Amino acid sequence: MSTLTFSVPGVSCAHCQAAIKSEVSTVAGVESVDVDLDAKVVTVTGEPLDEQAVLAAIDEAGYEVAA
Ligand SMILES: [Cu+2]
Repeated sequence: MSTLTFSVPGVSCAHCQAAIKSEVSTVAGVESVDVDLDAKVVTVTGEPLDEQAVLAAIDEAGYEVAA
């Protein structure tokens, strides 16, 4: 099982959390998605994890990942 974390400064409320969770959950291999509203960090675990696909899903949900 691998874990990836992404800094997503735009997450601010339960709606953002739900939007990212539902979008990222659709990525193949993803087992769980955690969105920390205080740290503004999205943690994704799964196997295999395609980082580009997860990035695309976060973008699709309408959020930008900080470099
Ligand atoms: Cu929000």
